[in-house]
Amino acid sequence: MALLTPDDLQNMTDALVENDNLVRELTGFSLDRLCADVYKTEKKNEKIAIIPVTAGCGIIGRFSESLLFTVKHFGMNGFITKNTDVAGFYEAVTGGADIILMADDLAFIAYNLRNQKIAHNQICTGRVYAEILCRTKISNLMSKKEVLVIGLGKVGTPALETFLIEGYSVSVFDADSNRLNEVVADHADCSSGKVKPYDPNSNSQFDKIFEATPAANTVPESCLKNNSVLSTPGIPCGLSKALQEKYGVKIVQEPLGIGTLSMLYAVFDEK
Ligand code: NAI
Ligand code: PYL
Ligand code: MG
Repeated sequence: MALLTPDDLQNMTDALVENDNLVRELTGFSLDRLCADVYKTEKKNEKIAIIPVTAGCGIIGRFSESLLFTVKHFGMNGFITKNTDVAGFYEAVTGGADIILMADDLAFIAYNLRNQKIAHNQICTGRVYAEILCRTKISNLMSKKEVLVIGLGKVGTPALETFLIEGYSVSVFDADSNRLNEVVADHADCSSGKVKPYDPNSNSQFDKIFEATPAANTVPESCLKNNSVLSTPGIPCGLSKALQEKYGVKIVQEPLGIGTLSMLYAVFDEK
């Protein structure tokens, strides 16, 4: 998995606040209300422990602090354990934590000690960025439930499934042609045209675009319309600044907090 760097997180607090405002403008929901609607859950003043983990490449500068900012920004009660790893887990549990947030290089999880619910960052990130796009209101009344998904990995695949559940026709693309063909074949039984391969050389244009790749410049000019909306957890951003300005594209992109909020609402109790 592509690991975050402290640089990726440098402007995370501003990005979270800006994206909360942008999502409200696009969907009518604040980010936490959108997550509560997606998962049909609600926070109940749970105590959230963030445990730094030294495994693998070790602690990432600003990672735990970014999680704490996210927790507090949305009015929740959180703390970073003084100890790391197992000692940190012991400190969290004996300190009365209801929910644990911790990440090694392979998985970032939320675990609710009370209801035993567990959530995975890549799944929850794909779902929430897709749900933001599904709830985005497009001024063009002729706009159909169509979306372009670029990147069919551990984040893009849950996003694809979310779009299908929400009744979207999905054009899919991935630089790995084997992965692209596998996804199209896996969905061949879908009602016709629900999942089809996207040809970057075609002139298909989209109001709604989802991207989840670790590469830049993955969103081709040919797929853009004026005022297209790009929802992308991908780092770095897959759309160049020049194309964003040329087409007035609104971009929902933030390095960690939106996905973390989605994980928390995935493990809260049902309403
Ligand atoms: P992954 O490696 O599982 O999937 C990435 C997919 O993108 C692969 O299928 C790969 O073939 C495809 N790809 C790579 N370069 C491409 C290109 N130039 N054009 C089209 N497709 C291309 O990675 P994962 O876990 O799905 O993460 C995707 C991105 O999302 C990464 O940058 C990761 O850092 C980021 N991420 C961001 C989060 C957030 O909260 N903002 C949370 C989790 C991941
Ligand atoms: C969850 C992020 C989103 C993109 N890549 C994922 C990543 O960087 N995972 C590694 C997280 C390691 C955290 C480190 C710490 O500071 O506790 N073990
Ligand atoms: Mg995020």
